[in-house]
Amino acid sequence: MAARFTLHGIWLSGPTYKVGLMLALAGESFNYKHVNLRAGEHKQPGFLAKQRYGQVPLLEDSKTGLQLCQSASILEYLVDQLGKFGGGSPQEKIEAREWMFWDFDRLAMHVYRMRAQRLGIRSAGQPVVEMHFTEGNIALKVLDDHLEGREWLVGKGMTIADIDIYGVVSYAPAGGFILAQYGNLSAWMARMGAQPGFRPHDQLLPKASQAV
Ligand SMILES: N[C@@H](CCC(=O)N[C@@H](CS)C(=O)NCC(=O)O)C(=O)O
Repeated sequence: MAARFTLHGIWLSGPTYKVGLMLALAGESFNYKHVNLRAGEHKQPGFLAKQRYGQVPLLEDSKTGLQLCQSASILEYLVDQLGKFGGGSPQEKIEAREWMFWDFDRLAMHVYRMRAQRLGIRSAGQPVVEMHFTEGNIALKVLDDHLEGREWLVGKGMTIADIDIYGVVSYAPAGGFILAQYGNLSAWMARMGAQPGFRPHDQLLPKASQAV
């Protein structure tokens, strides 16, 4: 049977990984469409017609005909469609959303920018680099403290909060952050890595388009 979902993205992209990881953990195989950011494919009219921000990821759902953008919003959409990882109660659903908002406010920017700096994708002066490193570590400590005595960020099972934040924290070492100093966070990462369907980013996102 043809795959329901088509994920457009690039293998280097953390937000693309978040969506791919959700699909993998939910047991949904998906078509993958490589978007060549260097060639500016994401700014072409055909792509912009589907993804108004001119960014990856873009997720197409052949069942509903919807074209979706913004990784956190896509994760919430997938919870509604697939009935998985949404939390065990309305309270947990809201808490998962809160973590995803917090992620892009306090965590993702610093981790992703540090990584981009180290990969040579972005270039910033020393004060900016120091700011991202300091703020990133503050956010990692918030996570580490929260995970004291807990297995998951929200409730008693994995939710999209974990998937969303894993899609940032797993890039932290590439940004120069030392995760070994965050014991609870390291244990949580190992827990994520042990889930059925889990794949690390370098094994999940192909470097070229592929259909299943
Ligand atoms: N908040 C967005 C961020 C998406 C994002 O930053 N995508 C990057 C790749 S990782 C991108 O498309 N960059 C190209 C651009 O913004 O022009 C999400 O979570 O989906």
